[in-house]
Amino acid sequence: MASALKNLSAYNDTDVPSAEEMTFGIVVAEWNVHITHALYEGCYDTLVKHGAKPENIYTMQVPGSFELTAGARMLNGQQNVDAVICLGCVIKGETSHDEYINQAVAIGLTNLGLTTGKPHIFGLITTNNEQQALDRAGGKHGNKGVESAITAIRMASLKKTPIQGKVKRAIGF
Ligand code: RBF
Repeated sequence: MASALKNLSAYNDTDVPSAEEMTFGIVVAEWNVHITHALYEGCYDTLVKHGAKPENIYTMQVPGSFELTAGARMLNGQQNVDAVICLGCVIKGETSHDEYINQAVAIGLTNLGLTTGKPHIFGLITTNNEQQALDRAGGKHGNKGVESAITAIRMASLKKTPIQGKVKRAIGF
């Protein structure tokens, strides 16, 4: 589903595991800070809403989205968190810089997820213009920071939960 048809802040909050015993890293980029600040607020508040303790949420600011993966790696080195959420906003400009940054972040976070065995959440807004970014940072399409927080909680919970055999689960979409 295209994000234009989805509200990024909409989720079933009865179906979210408790984050009370979880620790999180949030790495947030300073480029387009009016957008990334809104992502951060949405992300942080959602983690706390679901039980995360403020002292268990570690925040790191990095200059731009390209630095998100290096920041996540450093944060991992210092704190044994259950999940790392990377927040940034890359807006298309006159050149193809956005494609290089977006690809680097996607590949970097995939690698970090696989090598550390911990969820690394892609909270990057990749838009054609500023209005599309505002729409996804608390505007008409919700807030990608909220979506990222819920994904982090669900993935951290999956990692903590032993996989059961022989149990048929209802799959809901
Ligand atoms: N960083 C972002 O987070 N979002 C952007 O939209 C963005 N646009 C950039 C455009 C240009 C032309 C350049 C050179 C950098 C841009 N950056 C952006 C910064 C980038 O993520 C990184 O911080 C710098 O390239 C230094 O490694």
